[in-house]
Amino acid sequence: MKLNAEILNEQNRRFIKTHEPEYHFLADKLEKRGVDIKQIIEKVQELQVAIPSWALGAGGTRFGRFSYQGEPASLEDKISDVGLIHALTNTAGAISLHIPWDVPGDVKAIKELAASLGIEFDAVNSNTFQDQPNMKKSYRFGSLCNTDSAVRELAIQHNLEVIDIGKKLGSKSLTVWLADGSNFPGQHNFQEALQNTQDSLQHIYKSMPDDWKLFVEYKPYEPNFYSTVIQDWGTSLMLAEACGDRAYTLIDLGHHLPNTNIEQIVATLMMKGKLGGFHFNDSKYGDDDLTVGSVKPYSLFLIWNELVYGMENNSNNPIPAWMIDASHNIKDPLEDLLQSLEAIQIAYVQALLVDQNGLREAQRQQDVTLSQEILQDAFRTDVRPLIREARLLSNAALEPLLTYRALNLRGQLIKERGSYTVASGL
Ligand code: LRH
Ligand code: MN
Repeated sequence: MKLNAEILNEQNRRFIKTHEPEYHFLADKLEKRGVDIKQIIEKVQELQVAIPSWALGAGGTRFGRFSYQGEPASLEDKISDVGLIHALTNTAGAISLHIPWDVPGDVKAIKELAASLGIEFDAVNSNTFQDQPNMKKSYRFGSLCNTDSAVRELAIQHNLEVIDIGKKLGSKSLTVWLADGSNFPGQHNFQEALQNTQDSLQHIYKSMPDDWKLFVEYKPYEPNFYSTVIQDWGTSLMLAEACGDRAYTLIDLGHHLPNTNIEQIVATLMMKGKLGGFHFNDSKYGDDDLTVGSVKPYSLFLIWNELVYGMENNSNNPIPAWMIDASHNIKDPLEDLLQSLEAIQIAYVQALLVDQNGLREAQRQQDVTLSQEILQDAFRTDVRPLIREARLLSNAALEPLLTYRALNLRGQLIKERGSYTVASGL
């Protein structure tokens, strides 16, 4: 299914009368404060967030999964769903594949389909947290950390195969997240597990093309519940440094113990030039993979404030790879992703409105109240008219979610695919 400009223009005509006065009111207010509206709109249009191929169907937990009708049953369907989201938002111009859940059959056809929808291939993800049929060995006791060198070799080979698939598709980065860890005290020799993991990652890093990046994703627990080899940002940073200049840490917002100050981690890793990528989602307790900005929007804003500061002051850190990593257990996956993209754009634009010089001066003056007021003024600004204008100027939908519903796109997907298709993934 492809959305053409005429259909979107017709939908936008429904909202333009409300949008224009709201946009001009905000633009006038901000321009009076010296804000370069044009520059902010360009930055919104440049922001491209990769959609995870494993989150286009319904997600589940160990307690069950409620499938969603019209799910994409093939990689082609998944790419076309990302195409829909991108046509509606102009901010989802990439897909992040998970191997072996999304091994492309006809690479040429897959690339042509993606290109026709303006979709690029972001980081590819390896999977050594599930055993595959006919595997000679098991990852039950870990993969790159395993005490059995044959299992480590198997996991290394899998990562090299994932890189090969990524090369064919034009991807330029590999994300490694390891479930590796232990469930009981005494099960692991922590030092051996970490050393094995470091040696294995260095092997994978050396096998990557020279223009590729390696993202090392950390997580404190699950599926192991006593220890995880790559448990936190410090361990991920150590491993990235042990690999080399093109190895970076990857922050998944859900991979932090309650009340962790993630924005400080962002500042620390950007200062080190080692923040490579993000998996955006939200959570109340654990790795809940909820809609971005649905539980802790102020925390998301504070994270983007550090990202904006870092992108202006840390030239040693590359522009991070922006990706969503969520699981849609009860909502329409496409609606959930539309909401997540909007939340990311809102937090980014609010962060762009922070008077960084005024904040630095207030911090130097140790004027705590003023520092707070400067931040909260930006967070309390409804920036949605600016984001709508950015979409309008890029021929996307003024109101992506309302347009998705008005066009009954889920209904059309069900008509096309039937009610019982199931997407590969979590
Ligand atoms: C692990 C994780 C990782 C993916 C998986 C689907 O929790 O965040 O990024 O491999 O989810
Ligand atoms: Mn993740």
